[in-house]
Amino acid sequence: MTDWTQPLSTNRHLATWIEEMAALCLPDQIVWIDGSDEQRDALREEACRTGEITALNPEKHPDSYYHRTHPLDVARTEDKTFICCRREADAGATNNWKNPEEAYTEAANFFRASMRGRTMYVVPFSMGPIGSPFSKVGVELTDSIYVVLNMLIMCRTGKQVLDTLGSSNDFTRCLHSKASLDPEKRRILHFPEDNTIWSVNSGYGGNVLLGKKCLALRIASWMARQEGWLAEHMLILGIEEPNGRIEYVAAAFPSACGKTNLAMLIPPEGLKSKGYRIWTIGDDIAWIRPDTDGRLWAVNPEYGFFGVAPGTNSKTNPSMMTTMAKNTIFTNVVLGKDGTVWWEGCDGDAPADALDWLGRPWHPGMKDKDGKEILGAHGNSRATSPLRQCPSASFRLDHHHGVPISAFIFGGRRNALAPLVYESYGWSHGVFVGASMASERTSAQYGKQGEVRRDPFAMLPFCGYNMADYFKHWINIGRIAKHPPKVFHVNWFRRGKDNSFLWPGYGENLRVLEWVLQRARGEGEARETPIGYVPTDSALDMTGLELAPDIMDELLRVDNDAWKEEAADIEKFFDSLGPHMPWELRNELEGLRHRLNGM
Ligand code: OXD
Ligand code: MN
Repeated sequence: MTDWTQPLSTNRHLATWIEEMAALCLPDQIVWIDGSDEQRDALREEACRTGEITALNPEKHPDSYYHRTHPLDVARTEDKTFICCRREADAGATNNWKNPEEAYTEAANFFRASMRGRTMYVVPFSMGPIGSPFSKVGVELTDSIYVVLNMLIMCRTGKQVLDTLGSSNDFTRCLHSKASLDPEKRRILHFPEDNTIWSVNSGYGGNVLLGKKCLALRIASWMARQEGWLAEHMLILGIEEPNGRIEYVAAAFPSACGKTNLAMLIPPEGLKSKGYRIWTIGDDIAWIRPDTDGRLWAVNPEYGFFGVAPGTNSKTNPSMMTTMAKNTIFTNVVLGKDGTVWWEGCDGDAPADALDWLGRPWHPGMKDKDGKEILGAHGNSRATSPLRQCPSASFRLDHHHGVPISAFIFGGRRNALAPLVYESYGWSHGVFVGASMASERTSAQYGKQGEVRRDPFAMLPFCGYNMADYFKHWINIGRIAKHPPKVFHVNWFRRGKDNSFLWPGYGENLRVLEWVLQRARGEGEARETPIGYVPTDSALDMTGLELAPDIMDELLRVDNDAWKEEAADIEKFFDSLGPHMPWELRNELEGLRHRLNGM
């Protein structure tokens, strides 16, 4: 068997750092991850032996595994997540800030000897296609095989990455230890000035798969500002028309608003005759660069999905069901004694003999002592699957240059206010639309569910620097790019008087995307409203979808009084972001108010 304790690189910056981190964490041994199937299989076996993961039924879930996190470690911990830079103002009003010296010193106490009796794994990874000018290299040191196995799915990993890095010092230093999983001592620390991430006392994906939220959003957004590009919490999707033309959109929604479903949309029956085909590039993160053609081009830095399981079934997302059919790690779902998995909103019945996400005997309909239903899967339970397994995975996934973006789409869960879709009046108005996004809380974050919170660009938990400076950076990108994408806002979640959803969503959302692309090309029917261009009554192709005219009217209605209240709320939000708020967005707010009073 290969000796994986032998270093896979002679990079002295890497060696020095690993030595220092090992001196702090005191692992029993250091193992290098080479990206081979042989090593992955050995790690799977070892983790099954220790009980860290459980192998699932090989016929029903080939090469798939089950894992439970600690019950107090089931979501990103925003209150324990910090940007650690020299000046507090650089972190801004929306981030928790720590002085870097103090953050390192405190966390070092939690890392000290935390890997005694454990192995430190060295996981080299590339966010973006290996060697692409878009891409960034990271190395994660972790004491968790679960993390290694997830990283092998989520990113391009292994020896090839180290070969590309060569002797360069240009890599993100990511240190993770489960330590004791003590929630009080949990810290997710970002040091953008040192290109470093430290995560300790957690084993939950968003806190520990450090290539994802920590590097590809928080650290990358900081880098992107310095280097003139964008690191965004966006899905990327290609829409192919029957004539073969493929146009790409990037869309930002707060967590658990159906981003993964939209990224894998299946055209509805009524539009199938038009011959649309959807190509999935990514469901969570986009790195976007202005190019010499004046357009913005995007890659998905990730290579896998870390999708929310509950609610996923062959109606809501058939492509995700196919994607998850093999080589998948399920976390915190229901485990059947027959080695199958299940979650609320899954296809079919729960396994007869099952354990819930806490490992307790469970069956559907069980109630707690207060008569409340006990759910089998945690609301934020996940499936980690390779992107390549998605039936709609794009043929341009590994293209070093990515895809050109024709439209940006922002969205949120608004019960009443926002119409189904509207188009902004121009770039800075589009930035205003992104900056004023709002949605309801979901179980992917700690906190009260159902509460509406502003979530600019869906980046509130992920922007690695001052949010007001981030808005200004977006304004500037529109100045650098000669042909920036048009900017839209959608709301799939508007409710009627009886509180039911007005729009069927899922595949039917293609009708809205069709209009978006028409508008991006300067076509499509629209009427001017105070908030932007809204489709005319007949602008959306509704072939095969019966919606009563009053429902369509309600979906597209702009309620001036409600928007005046919204404008007041946006102003309060902008005020809360401190003195760096760009004047362009203040002007846009004034413009909105003016139109609301005048139209
Ligand atoms: C996610 C999130 O996990 O946004 O993607 O919370
Ligand atoms: Mn996300």
